[in-house]
Amino acid sequence: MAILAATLLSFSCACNKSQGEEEVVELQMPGNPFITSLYLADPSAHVWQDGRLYVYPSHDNEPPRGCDLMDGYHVFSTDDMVHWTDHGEFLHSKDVTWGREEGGFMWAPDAAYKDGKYYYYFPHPSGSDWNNTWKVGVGVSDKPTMENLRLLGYIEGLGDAFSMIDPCVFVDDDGQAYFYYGGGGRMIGVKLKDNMHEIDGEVKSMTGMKDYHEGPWVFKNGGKYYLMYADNHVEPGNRGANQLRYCWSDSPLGPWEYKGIILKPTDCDTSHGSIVKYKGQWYLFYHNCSISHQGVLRSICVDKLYFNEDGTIREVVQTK
Ligand code: FUB
Repeated sequence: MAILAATLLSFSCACNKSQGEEEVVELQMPGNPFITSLYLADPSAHVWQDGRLYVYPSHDNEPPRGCDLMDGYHVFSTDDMVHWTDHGEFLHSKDVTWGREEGGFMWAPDAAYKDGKYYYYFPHPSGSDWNNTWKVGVGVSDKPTMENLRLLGYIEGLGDAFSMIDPCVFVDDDGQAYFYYGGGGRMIGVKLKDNMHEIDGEVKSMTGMKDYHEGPWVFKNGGKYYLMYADNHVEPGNRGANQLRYCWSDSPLGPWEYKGIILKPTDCDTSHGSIVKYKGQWYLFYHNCSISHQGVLRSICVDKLYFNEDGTIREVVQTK
């Protein structure tokens, strides 16, 4: 009976069919930010084979020094959007043998699944001249929690290390994986080999985005490929206040066609997020600064996202 009551509480009990014939389970929303125990940013959300939704964020440490001291990745999961499990820290810069001596700079990560294994991608500089020495490290685990993560080194052949941040991996319906990264106003895409840590072919510059800054997120809906990213938006008074914009394409490597804004500025300078469908409903994950009121102590948020009939995305309403 207790289990039944908890189940009824965490669901609003409404199931309906929309967005095609797929059943939508209308889950109760957790309130924002939905994790308050740690400062977290750049949430990459995925739904894996066990039916749970996993979020892989970066970790802002206190007191901050810009984003220099970010370190210690955690993963969080839920099956109802309200109750979240912190699976604990599974990777720290001190574990990265090729990384810079001073540590820190463990920025926005992503994760992917292929053939029974979970892969973790994280940007980290290899030298003291941090912004010119980025690499993208890869690890593999048998678990979505990244338990006993085995580091596989870094992805070779990606080109210029300047701003080689914000990795994103998209696996298409045919199993082909694509790897993207990009800060500093440029974005790169390339196929991955089946081993998920080597590129397959030449890297390609992504084109067609409007005011691209960083934070690429590629996903698919209804046969279209979507690319969401952070722009360079600045508010009056010169406050950095990036927005999330999007493009679409008929191919995972573009060219991209600009379509509009998904998320207006939050109270943070940066913006970075992910879009995922869970139990029939689409969600946008992003970060804000509503707990700390400091641009580099961020907190992760989630709100519902809706598509129009023509496949365009409605601007997301930020809720508390
Ligand atoms: O979190 C560190 C950096 O700030 C990320 O790599 C960017 O996307 C921005 O959110």
